Amino acid sequence: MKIYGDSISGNCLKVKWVADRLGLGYDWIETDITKGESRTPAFLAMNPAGQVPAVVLDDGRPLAQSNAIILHLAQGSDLIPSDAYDRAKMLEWMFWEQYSHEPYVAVARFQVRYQGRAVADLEPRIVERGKAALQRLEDGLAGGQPFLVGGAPTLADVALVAYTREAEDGGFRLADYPAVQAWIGRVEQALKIAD
Ligand SMILES: N[C@@H](CCC(=O)N[C@@H](CS)C(=O)NCC(=O)O)C(=O)O
Repeated sequence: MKIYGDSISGNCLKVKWVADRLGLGYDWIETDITKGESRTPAFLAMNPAGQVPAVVLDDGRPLAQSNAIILHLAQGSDLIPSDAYDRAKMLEWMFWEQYSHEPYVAVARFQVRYQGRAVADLEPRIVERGKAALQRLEDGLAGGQPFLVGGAPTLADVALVAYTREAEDGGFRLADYPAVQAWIGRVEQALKIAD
């Protein structure tokens, strides 16, 4: 499998972490989004959305969207609960991540860290909704369970940890969310995320 990814992107790292955890072989093709490398004609022929991550499976079929990719890669593994309700709860978190977490927590980080914007100059809506997303995660973990769904890590944890662990780069204070902080440590350990 080929993984087209930019190492600065949490969405891309989700794919790497799942492949590493499951021992799947891959070639990582570094694709610098700041240089427009996901918008070349060759890239667009593979993923017309012009975004990373994208993978090309060993049989030549392409697939995009981080959460779709990790769902495909993890099929049949312990990262997807076998119980139908738990599997749907995992997907509930993953859909929520894409619509209500990543557009705020990841965008704040990108603007501050990679575009040089001051935290004080972030759009208030991004900050408010980012904080609301972190609080939603805090509330979801407040019962003391180790992971988002059940007692073991699932794709929900992979999807949510990607940008939550980088939230301070966008000006959010993880100390305000102690259950989230502890959960990040557990997920990093489970996935053997180094840095
Ligand atoms: N929902 C998509 C988001 C993909 C996305 O926004 N990718 C960004 C990097 S994180 C990108 O490729 N940006 C470059 C561009 O749009 O030109 C996913 O989860 O894969």
